[in-house]
Amino acid sequence: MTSSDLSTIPRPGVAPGPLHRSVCAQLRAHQAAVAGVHMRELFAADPRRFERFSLQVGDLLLDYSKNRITEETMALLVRLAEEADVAGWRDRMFGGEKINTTENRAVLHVALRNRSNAPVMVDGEDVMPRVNAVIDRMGVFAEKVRSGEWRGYSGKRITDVVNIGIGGSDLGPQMVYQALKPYRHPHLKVHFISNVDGAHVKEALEALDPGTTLFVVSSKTFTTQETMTNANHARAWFLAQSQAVEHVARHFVAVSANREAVAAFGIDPAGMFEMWDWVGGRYSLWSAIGLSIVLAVGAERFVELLAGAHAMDTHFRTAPLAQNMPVILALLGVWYNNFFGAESHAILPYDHYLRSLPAYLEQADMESNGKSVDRDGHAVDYATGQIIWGATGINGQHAFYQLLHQGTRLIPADFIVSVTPHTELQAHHDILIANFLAQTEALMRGRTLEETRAQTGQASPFKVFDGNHPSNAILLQQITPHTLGMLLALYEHKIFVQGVIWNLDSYDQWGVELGKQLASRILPELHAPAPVGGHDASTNALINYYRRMSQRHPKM
Ligand code: G6Q
Repeated sequence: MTSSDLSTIPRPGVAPGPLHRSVCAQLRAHQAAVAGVHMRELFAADPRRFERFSLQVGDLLLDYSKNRITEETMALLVRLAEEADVAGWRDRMFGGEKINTTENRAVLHVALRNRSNAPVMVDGEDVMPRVNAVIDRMGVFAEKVRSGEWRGYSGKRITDVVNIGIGGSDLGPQMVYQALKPYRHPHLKVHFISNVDGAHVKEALEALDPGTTLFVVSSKTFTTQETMTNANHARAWFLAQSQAVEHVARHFVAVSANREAVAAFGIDPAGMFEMWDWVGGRYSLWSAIGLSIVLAVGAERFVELLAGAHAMDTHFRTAPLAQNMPVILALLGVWYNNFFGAESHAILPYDHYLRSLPAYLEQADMESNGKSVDRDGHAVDYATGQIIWGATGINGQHAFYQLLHQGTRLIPADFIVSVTPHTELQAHHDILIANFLAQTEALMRGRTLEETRAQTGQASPFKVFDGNHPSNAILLQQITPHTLGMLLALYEHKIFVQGVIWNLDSYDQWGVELGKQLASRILPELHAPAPVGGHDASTNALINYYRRMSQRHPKM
C-alpha cells in the first residue's frame, strides 16, 4: 500500500477532507499512469519543456521542468487549487479577515510590506498609518545609531547590537542579516542570542563592552522564558558596569506587542517599537522584529526588502493560478506529498549568504503546516506539512547527497542560486554554478547500466543512478534586499497555499504549548528537596538522576 492509498481510507469520525475531492481521484489515477515515466523521456519528447514549465517574476526565475509532471498533471493540480478556493482564501487574507480562526486573528504580514499603501482594514481600522509610523520610527532610530549620534551612557559610539529573541523573533532577522552582509554598516555588528543555555549569552557578552552595546529585546509577548531570562542577564551585566538604572534607556530597546511588560522590564516606552497581534512570529521579520536588520543595513535597504516582498505579494494576488509562482511551488509539493508519498523536501541554497535559509524555512513551513487537525477541528486522514530540511548545496554534495541520488526515498529539492556573485571571485562562482547544474541534471537523468559500462568500463550496479528525482531551480539575479524579499514572500505564500489545500490553520502553533507547560512544572522539581514521583517512570528517574548528579558535580 502506498501512502497515496492511505488518503482514500476514511477513518471513523473523520470528516472527508479536501483530498477526497473528485479531482484527487483523478490525480491518483494520473499518478499511477505517470509514476513509471522517466523525466528523461519527458525531456526527450518535448524540446520546449523548459519554456513550458518555467516562470520569471521580476529578478526571480523558477525552472520547474525537472519535475515528474506533464501538462495534464499541472492542469489537475490547478483544479485542486481552484476547488480548495485558494483565490478566495488569499483574498480573505489580504482583506484582513480573521483567517487565523483558532486564535481569532487576522494574518497581515502582507500589510507590513504594503508599499502601495492601499488601506488594509482590521476591525474597521486602516492599519497602514500605524505600520508606516513604526517603519519611520525604526528608520530614524537606526540612523541615529548608525551615524554615531546615539551614544552609550559613557559617551561612546554604539559598535554592537545584540538581538535577544527566539523562534520567529530570531530566525528571520538573523537569516536576513546574514544574507545581506554586503549591505551592512561597516562598523556596526549585530549578534543574536536565542538559546537559554547560558553558554550562548555568556559567550556573546564576553567579547562586548557594555558602554558600546545596544540590546534589542525582541519578543512579541515579552513573556517568553528564554528571551526574558537572557534579557535579564544582559541587563544585570550592563548594570554591573554602568551602575545606574537611568542608563538602561540608552542601551535597551524593545520590540513587542506588550507595552506593560516592556515597561515592567524597565525599558522606556519611548524605546519600544510596536508590533501587533495580526503578525505571526514566524512571519514577523517585516515588522519591528526587523529592527536589527534596519540597524545593520539601514532604512532604505529595509524598505527595498519590503518592496521585494510586496512585488511577490502583488504577483501572488494577481497572476492566474497556473502562472502563479507560489501556487506552482505549493502544488508541486502537494503532488509529491499526497500522491507520491514523499515525506520530506530539501532546501539547497548554492549561496554562502543564504546558508541560514533552510533553518528559517524549517520553522516557517513546519510550524505552519505541521498539523493533524484541520481548520474545522477534524482529524485529517492525509499527509500535511512535509519535513523541511537542508543545508548549503555545495557542502551537501560532499555529505548527504548520496542519499538523494541513490537512496530509497523520493526527496524533492529546491536549488536556490544567484547569477551574480557578491565577490569578484568569478572562478569560484562558476564552479558553484556548474555544480548546481550538474546536480540537478544528475538527479533528473541518472545513469543507466549501459551508460555506466560505457563511461566507467564496468557494468557495476553500484555506479548506476536511477535518476527521476525531482527538483526546482530558483535563480535570483543577485542577492539584494529586493530579490531576498521576493524569495521569502514566495515561500510564505507557498506555505499558505498548501495550508489552504490541506484545510489547515497555518497561522497558529498550539503544538509548541504542551512542552512549555511541562517545563514550567519541572523547573522547580530539579532542585526539590525530596525525590520527585509525579511523572512517568522515565521522567521521574531522569529528574532524580539530574537532582543527584548535578549536586555531585557542581558547575565549575
Ligand atoms: C512563531 C512562533 C514562535 C515565536 C517565539 C518567540 O510563529 O510563535 O517561534 O516567535 O516563541 O515569541 P515571542 O516573540 O513572543 O518571544
